[in-house]
Amino acid sequence: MNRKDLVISRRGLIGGLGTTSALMLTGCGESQPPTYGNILRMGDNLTYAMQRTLLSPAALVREYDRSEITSMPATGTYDPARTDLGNHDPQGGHDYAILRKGEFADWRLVVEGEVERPGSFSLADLGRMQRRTQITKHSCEEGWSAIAEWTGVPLRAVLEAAGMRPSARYVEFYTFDKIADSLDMIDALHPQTILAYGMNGRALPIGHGAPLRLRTERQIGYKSVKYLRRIVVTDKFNDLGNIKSGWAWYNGI
Ligand SMILES: Nc1nc2c(c(=O)[nH]1)N[C@H]1C(S)=C(S)[C@@H](COP(=O)(O)O)O[C@H]1N2
Ligand SMILES: [Mo]
Repeated sequence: MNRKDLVISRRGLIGGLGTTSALMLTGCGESQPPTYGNILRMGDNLTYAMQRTLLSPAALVREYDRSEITSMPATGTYDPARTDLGNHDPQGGHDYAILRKGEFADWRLVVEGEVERPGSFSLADLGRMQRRTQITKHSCEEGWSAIAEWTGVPLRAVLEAAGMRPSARYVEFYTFDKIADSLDMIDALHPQTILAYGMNGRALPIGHGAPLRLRTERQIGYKSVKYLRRIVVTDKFNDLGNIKSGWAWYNGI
């Protein structure tokens, strides 16, 4: 997403706010991920355009005090090795069980796609990079929310280390279960978008996505993808599951 794209969507928005043509215009703008392919999701384009137009790309979400930390349930997949949980992937679950036995010493985060230096990072590599700790509220689409402290490396630092190309438009995240998702560059480069290896002052627990999870603080809970294994930088949008299963790809809060 560049400045020009934002201008296009702003025009689309102002040109016909509240009418079907606003949806059509914003839906067809070059800046839009193609969620308009699904009629039930057409409103997403308006949400996306609105938030992307009205919010500064750098606006930070609220951060809380340590005393405000709450308990947080581990939900969705809370152990990729368990075959009886939803989203289980047999190969991913098998790989995960082996890596966990070795306390993730052999785990690597692969980074590839539109980057000059494709490669991988160990947990030790990530731990030596820039570090950010933030206490934020997680809001799940099922209606609950929780406040926790997250520590990790800004996604931006990892993308810069890999040498992101100017053609980069989306960042895709692949995991040890069946979940995969992506962010646009505005969220990917946002200062509070981190790859977290710590939670509440300890190593990230298994249930919450060990050894590494994404924190996408300006979107709903399911965009904070757990159990990361691979990141792919792309120059085009791919539906990795949200749209075909009826969820919003962009779900800002
Ligand atoms: N890989 C993976 N990531 C995931 C999920 C999942 O099932 N698998 N569930 C999502 C949903 S719906 C929510 S609300 C949060 C829950 O995070 P938590 O288990 O740390 O509370 O993780 C998100 N990330
Ligand atoms: Mo969720």
